[in-house]
Amino acid sequence: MNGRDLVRSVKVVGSVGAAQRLRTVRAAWRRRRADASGLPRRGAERARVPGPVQDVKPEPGGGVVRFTRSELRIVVTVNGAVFWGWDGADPEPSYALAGRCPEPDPRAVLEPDKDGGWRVVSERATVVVSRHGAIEVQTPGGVVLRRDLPPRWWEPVDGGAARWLQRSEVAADARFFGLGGRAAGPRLRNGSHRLWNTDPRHTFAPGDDPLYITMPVQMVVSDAATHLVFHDTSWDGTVQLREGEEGAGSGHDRAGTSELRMDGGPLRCWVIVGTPARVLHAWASLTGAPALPPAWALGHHHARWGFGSEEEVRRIVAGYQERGLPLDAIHLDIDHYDAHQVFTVDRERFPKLSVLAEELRRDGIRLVSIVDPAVKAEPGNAVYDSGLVEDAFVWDSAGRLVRGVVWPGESVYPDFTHARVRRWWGGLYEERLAQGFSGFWHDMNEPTSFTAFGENTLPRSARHSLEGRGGDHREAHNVYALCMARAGYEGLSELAPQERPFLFSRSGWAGMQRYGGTWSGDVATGWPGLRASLSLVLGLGLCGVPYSGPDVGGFDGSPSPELYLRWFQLGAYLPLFRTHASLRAGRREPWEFGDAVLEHARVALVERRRLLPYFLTLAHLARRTGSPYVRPLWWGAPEDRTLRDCEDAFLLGDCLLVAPVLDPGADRRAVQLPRGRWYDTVTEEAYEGPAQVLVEAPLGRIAVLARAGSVVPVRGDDGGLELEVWAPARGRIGGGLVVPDGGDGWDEPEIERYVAYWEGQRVVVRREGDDGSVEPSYPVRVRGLGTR
Ligand code: NBV
Repeated sequence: MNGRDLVRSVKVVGSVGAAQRLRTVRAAWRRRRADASGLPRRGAERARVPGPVQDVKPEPGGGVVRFTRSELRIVVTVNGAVFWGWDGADPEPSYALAGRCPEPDPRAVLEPDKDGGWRVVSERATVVVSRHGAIEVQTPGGVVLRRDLPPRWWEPVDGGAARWLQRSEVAADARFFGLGGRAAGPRLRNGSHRLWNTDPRHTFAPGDDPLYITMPVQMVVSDAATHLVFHDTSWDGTVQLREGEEGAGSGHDRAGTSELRMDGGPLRCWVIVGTPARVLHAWASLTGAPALPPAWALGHHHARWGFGSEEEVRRIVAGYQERGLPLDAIHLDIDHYDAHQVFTVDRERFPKLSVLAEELRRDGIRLVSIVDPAVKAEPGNAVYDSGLVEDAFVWDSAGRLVRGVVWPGESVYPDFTHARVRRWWGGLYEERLAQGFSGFWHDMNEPTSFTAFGENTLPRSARHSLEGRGGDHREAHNVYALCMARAGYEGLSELAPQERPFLFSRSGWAGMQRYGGTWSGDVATGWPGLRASLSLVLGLGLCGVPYSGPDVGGFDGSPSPELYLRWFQLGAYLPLFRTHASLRAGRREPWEFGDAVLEHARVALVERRRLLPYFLTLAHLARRTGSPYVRPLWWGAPEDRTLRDCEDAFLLGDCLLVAPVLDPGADRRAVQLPRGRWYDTVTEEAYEGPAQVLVEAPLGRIAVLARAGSVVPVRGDDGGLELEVWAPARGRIGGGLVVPDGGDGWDEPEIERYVAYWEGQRVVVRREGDDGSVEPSYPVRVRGLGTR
């Protein structure tokens, strides 16, 4: 930790006084001591490479290639994904996979290749293994997408986890995306990216890496194809990235490189080749469909650390209502707890919480509760007492409970890597439901412990069940929040089976979308923080986590009215649209920034509400196809290099292109358009892509463009569904999908397909069915007709 961090972390805990400060010093020493005695010492190591190939054993979907000092199992599965594992590594057990590993594809067979190598040919990719264990992934047409050099291991002579290195080369034109939630991006920068979920201890901006969610998931986009690669190991590691360079026709291209160094865990990976949409579809079939949020979670949320009482909550809600501003959820942070203890309520300041919840619900506003994993280690604290009876908490290698320091003081941590503990924890949400909460916000689950020095998490030697296999925090750390989310999701599914659970979690790992979404965490108030907000949402979407959003306005300080507004306008088009800020930050209510901002924020809120049916459709499509709501501009045209480098705009589903204002003082901005005709949704002016165009973005709005031909489900003035159709270009057929959703519950609404085309002088919209097409049953409004 550097000096700046130390000062900041002391400041954070400073608010809770000298006693807490002392605890953080003790916790840091305890952590250091635990690891000194509880971790295997790094002694002499032996380096190893696979060596030359010996023989092979064909198996369904591929087979095993044996080398003198290792063996490699390759399996192509029915969803078109390719798995390979060294040293006997199988796809399972895995925290990322949703249930069982997909079946092998019997059509993929292992066959001899040139120079003593082997290959597996499948529908979407060919995998070629060289004599010494280099692995190439090629398109079906034979273009090399990635080349993994033979891996290297360093094994401790006296046993224990081996470190390993996997160096890979990709096309010179390739761009890297993913690795979880990264603040600088979405195109990942050259340099080192750590894979260790981290609370950065202070608000973050684009230079901060890693953050709360790291994942060994990369999406690599190149001219030839897109591929996703996932190294299924939860250990600490780093990825060193370097984009390639093209020799401008000289034939001297320099390949891009990705170098993965892990402290341990199996060397196994999945590769999926295809278009971005197909890649994420297969990824979702592997790691699970994104949870479907209830409709209210796609509305506007207002949160704050520091809502001190029921009266204050009522005041804020009244502020929205009196001004006629749509509001769908209010979040209560740790200050509604009794002495910061999870699953409790401060009865003095929140004496009738369930009554408040009921009243709010009648007004269409839900209450969301923060849930921290750390449990105050104090007899008499019911969660602590019952956790002890359950043997729920993490122990150290000497058989003592591991204690960290969080808001309530000395705390213990549930071991969510144990099914029994997850069940116990899941049951605790009953108390939250009884208080009237409808949604859950998991925080501090990297997991964080305030330490005066050293890492701000549990000792690496802390013991975890890891589903009965046993292991320590080096392996459990990155999946801790994922397992907590599972506990919450499964508990809620049992406690309120008729409702879709709503939870979002600060930390997580590959597969977290099965249980819910996430948010930015403590993004720094400032224009760079605004940019980071978009980078995070886009990057996470490409890792299969479609539901997220930032703290609108930033977590700390006070944004200028302009910055607040621009953040608000961006947030209105992101899946989680939430204003939130720290205890010590300035206000974030839309009316706190002057009348002009209030009116502009109202426009954004009203538009968000109008677009709710579209957001719900996108939520259903994300669940069924794995496609994120928020997509980079290159989504449908990954071969377009200009779009690949474009980081300041995004596609919202198939229909809309959103170009937020990310710089101060702007009243227009350049927008890189993908192919086709695009309409400014306010002026209806038409633009033809591909092109860079200058679009109006006065303070009152950001640029939102609709793709010609798109069919957007919107909420009409009477609350019913309507279709907003953007005229297709002459001679073209447009269309779109609509998933009419009741708002909550588990009904599986049918996907409705619409087409839009010109017939003489008018645009006709029809719903397509098995028996031909019919009139839509919703009112239709065609726009973009008057354009030049
Ligand atoms: O619970 C307080 C905050 C919360 O408001 C924020 O959203 C989280 O990211 N929490 C972090 C803990 C305090 C960090 C300084």
